[in-house]
Amino acid sequence: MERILIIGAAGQLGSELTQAIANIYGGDNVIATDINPKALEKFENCRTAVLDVMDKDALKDLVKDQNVKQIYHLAAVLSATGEKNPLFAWNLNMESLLFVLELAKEEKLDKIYWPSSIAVFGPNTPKVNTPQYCVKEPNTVYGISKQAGERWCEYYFQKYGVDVRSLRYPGLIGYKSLPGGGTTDYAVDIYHKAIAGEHFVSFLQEDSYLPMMYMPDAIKATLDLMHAPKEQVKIRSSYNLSAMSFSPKEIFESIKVHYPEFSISYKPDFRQEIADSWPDSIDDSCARKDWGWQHDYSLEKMTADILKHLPSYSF
Ligand code: AKB
Repeated sequence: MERILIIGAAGQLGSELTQAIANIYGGDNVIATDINPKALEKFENCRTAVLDVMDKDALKDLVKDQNVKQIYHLAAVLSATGEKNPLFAWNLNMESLLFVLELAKEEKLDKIYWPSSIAVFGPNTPKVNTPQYCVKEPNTVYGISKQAGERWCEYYFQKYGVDVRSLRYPGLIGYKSLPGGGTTDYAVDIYHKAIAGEHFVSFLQEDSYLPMMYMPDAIKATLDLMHAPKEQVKIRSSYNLSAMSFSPKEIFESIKVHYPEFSISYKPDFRQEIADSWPDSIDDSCARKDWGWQHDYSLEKMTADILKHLPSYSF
């Protein structure tokens, strides 16, 4: 039996992606891993194992013992948390990727998935419709680690034939899991405040545009990329990926249509500078051309869907 290993499965993306992968491949073929044993309790329909991704030997043993053939490596320190402990973020983000890539080479694994981010772009990048190929001078440790990681992915593909695939995610928004430590987290928190009937204080200013995506689109993009025939995956660093772009004021207004009493104020903090260094919007025509990427959700459609499901969703 050939298995799929998810590293960092209990995080914001992993929580939903793991369920989707287990639904496709069958729970017995999927191993959800995380450093936090308690967080693994939510995975009822697949295998689970506690794993610290920095424990290279434990990772290797798991891959060999369980006949793992694909790895989704999702564990990372995100942009805002990374700025609080830059060397820790760099070590975790880079070393863990290199462990996984080396293992893929040595054990001849079938496929690797590793997420990149709009954080690879920086203040000198064109801000509107940011192209796939352009100046990238990220100024967060998270962005620097994602940019270096992209180069390593392409290197392992070109030098050793490792079939590694990657997407530059925009801010991801879902109601089934909470983000941790990102600059785009406000766009998840705002829905929780709205349904609790509380005032929302945005840590970004009202006109701060960022590229964003609803989780079902992010899951679809990830699985579409992983299922695409190898020859269609022409970019082995990471693909630009886009769905929508909005500011705190615009997401607030989309919620206010459903919750007329909802209120907002703006109190920008250190995350404003990070947001200012990232693009407003992304050109993802390469993903659309190479493997047929299409998004389904606009801001209005996402807001209606979240407000329909979140009030009765329990964590
Ligand atoms: C963050 O805000 O750090 C992440 C990202 C855009 O990669 N959500």
